[in-house]
Amino acid sequence: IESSIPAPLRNLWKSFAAAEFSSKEEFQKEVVRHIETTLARSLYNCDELAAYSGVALAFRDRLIIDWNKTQQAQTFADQKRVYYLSLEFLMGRTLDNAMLNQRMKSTAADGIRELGFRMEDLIDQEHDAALGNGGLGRLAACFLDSLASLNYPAWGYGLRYRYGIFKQEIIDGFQVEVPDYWLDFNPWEFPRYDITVDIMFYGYVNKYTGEDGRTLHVWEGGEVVQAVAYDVPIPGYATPTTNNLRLWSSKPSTGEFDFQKFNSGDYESSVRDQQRAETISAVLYPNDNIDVGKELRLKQQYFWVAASLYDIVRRFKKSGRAWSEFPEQVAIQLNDTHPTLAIVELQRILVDKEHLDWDEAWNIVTQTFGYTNHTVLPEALEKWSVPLVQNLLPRHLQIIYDINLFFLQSVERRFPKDRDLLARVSIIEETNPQVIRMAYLAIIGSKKVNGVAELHSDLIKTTIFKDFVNIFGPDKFTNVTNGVTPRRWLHQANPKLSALIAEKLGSNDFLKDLTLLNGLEKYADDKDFQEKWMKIKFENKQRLAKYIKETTGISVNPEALFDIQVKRIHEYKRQQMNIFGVISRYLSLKKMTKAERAKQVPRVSIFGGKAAPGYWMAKTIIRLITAVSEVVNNDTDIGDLLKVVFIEDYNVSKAEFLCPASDLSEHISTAGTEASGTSNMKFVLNGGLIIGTCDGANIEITREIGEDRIFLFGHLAEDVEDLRHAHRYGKTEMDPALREVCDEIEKGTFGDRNIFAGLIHAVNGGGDYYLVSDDFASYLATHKLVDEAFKDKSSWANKCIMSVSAMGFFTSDRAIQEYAENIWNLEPVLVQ
Ligand code: GLS
Repeated sequence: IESSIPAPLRNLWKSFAAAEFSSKEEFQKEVVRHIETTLARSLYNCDELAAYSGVALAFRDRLIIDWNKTQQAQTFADQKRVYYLSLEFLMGRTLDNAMLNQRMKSTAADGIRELGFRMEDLIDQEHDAALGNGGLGRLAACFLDSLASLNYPAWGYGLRYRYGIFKQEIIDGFQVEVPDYWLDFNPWEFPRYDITVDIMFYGYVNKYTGEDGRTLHVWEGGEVVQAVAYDVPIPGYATPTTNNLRLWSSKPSTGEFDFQKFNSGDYESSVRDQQRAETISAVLYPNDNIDVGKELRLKQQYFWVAASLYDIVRRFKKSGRAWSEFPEQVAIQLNDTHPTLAIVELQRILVDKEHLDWDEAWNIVTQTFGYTNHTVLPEALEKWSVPLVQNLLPRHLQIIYDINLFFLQSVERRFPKDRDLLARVSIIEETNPQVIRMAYLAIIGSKKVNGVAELHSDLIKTTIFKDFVNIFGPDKFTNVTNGVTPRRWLHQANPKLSALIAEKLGSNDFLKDLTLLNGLEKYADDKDFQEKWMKIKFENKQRLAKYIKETTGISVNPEALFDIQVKRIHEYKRQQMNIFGVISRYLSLKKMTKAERAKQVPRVSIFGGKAAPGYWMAKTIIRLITAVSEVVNNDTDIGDLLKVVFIEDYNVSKAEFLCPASDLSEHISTAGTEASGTSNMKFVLNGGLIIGTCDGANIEITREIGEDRIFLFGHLAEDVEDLRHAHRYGKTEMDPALREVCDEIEKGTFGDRNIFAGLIHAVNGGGDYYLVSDDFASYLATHKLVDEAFKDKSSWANKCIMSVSAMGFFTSDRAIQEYAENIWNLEPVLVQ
């Protein structure tokens, strides 16, 4: 490795190298120094935000020292690296996690208390980094934590959106979107103004004949935008390994303005060009599980993929190795189809720029990539219109056609005369206009394809990708069940429970090896332990009750059963079924005598989640929830027996205090629609039980924790097609309890019935695509079982403890180890 400092001077340099603070006093000194110099404040004007900033900057210094060591160690080791390409990284807050991973939290908390602040208040000053929509983006964030914690040489690549997922406000019961400008003060990123890549769009392709007689393609004449790197350090837990997340930001390649235009008086148009360039990384598309096919989104995808590949290739070329060694040094994981153009771009670099021949290049490409599928929902599968790609990326379209041609020729050789098969597996779908099926391109260009839970991985093999299993054989398709990081989702979110577990198990080691939780099993019947356990749950519920009171004005009784469903609002996730169930409970309570009511288990039904701004049905579901809460919460007959709460602006930080506060959480998607789900894992890990369908990771959770510790209901994935078919031909009766609910809504009990007409039509006459009516009876019956179970406090506590003890499998460390061994072939690098 070259060094810019000549050898004789290095010792002097090293004697001045930055050192990490390691005691309370050193930490305090760093905080005060940052507040007084970096922030230009003093002890006379240091508010909580300034104090947070000082602490964050002190920790940033520590992180960057470890980051430097890690990058050096990984470069020296010269081993294979993995690059995780994701359009979303839903990181949430960083300070708490940085203190925890560096195991400096209590030192820092003591230090800051002596300086006049409470650490909890400072942590609360931080803005969430919300560069993601939901589960897919949060999974990427958990994976980064695990990669660093397990010392894997890994980089994340994403976009530095100026606006993350919108903030949700509830106004008059309706969702209103507010922009999330989060970059006012972000101490966790390092701009790298020296690391830039020019990215081209539009233009045309010229053909030349090279000296060796080969045809060369040159893409030229397009519009150029510059990508600038911003690096975010990712610390591992209890290790110096600190990996890099590189986010690209767009700006005009000509500097601020086009000076020629500017000087000739065309001021407006020069500013417009600048804005157009900056627009590329301006905003995250706010859709989860829905593809909308906008040109700007395609631009984002290519911009990010091209900049990342340029960076990866540049790093590889520095090693001086032969191209054939590329797949031994580089693994690239595609988080969903969003980065699929990377396959085409690498082929373009190898053929057009490096002049490898097609087959040699394609061999390298197909050994390098892995593709993770995260959904089977047809509306979420990306398809780009051919004319759009033709205009924006003319050379890439040619390459896609060639990839498709050679692929179809090989299929034709193996399955001669099967015209239907060729049409079915073609990357190009013959619609008008033609579209490119990105998932097919991702499969054809990757070495391995994986789903994210067992059922999901089986489903993709038997449904949407069936033909490809026939063509490539079953070994190309595999499963890696998702996981969550226990550092954030147990220790950070639920410090008291984590401390209790550590006390029982004798150490914190379970945070590195979550299977150690099985040591709790033998205490599951211990009354004293059960009491301590449930006391912590109660305190977490009190904290949530206080938050609900402060933010909504609604008083909830922390003794009641807290029933939580928080996730993106989507018809397939069936929040509508949950709120219909709440209405049904309300109607039964209304019919009861006082004496009967006194025997009921009080409930608080808590909802939270964002609807995509253009998803009208999802927004109507939110409106129904808020309408029901207005009626139920003010009904004096009902009192504490039922409360309904909608938590505004659900995000990672809110999940951190909601997960520890549930008795019951709901994961009730129509069977076969939720690829995995990850909040199901978080809620169980925090000592709550779940009600759920046989879908996604619920199935594996059941296998691990045992059938009698989970409330499963509803039809199975294998029944869904027949049930839908029956609805299409009008062969089914609506469930009577659901009918009663719909009648009540139509009577106007929850305000203007017209608002909810679409929602009711969907289950009554509209085909009930999500099978709400089919599952409703079993859903209500299972909620009755929940009520009964909740009455027996000791048995409930036993179920919770036994469940937590069996959750070891669901750590993202296990998931990452599986990727490393079965997909990437990656070895760790230890940092001194
Ligand atoms: C998702 C799935 O819907 C979730 O079930 C899954 O847990 C997550 C991570 O694999 O990916 N796919 C998607 O488009 N958004 C998601 O959250």
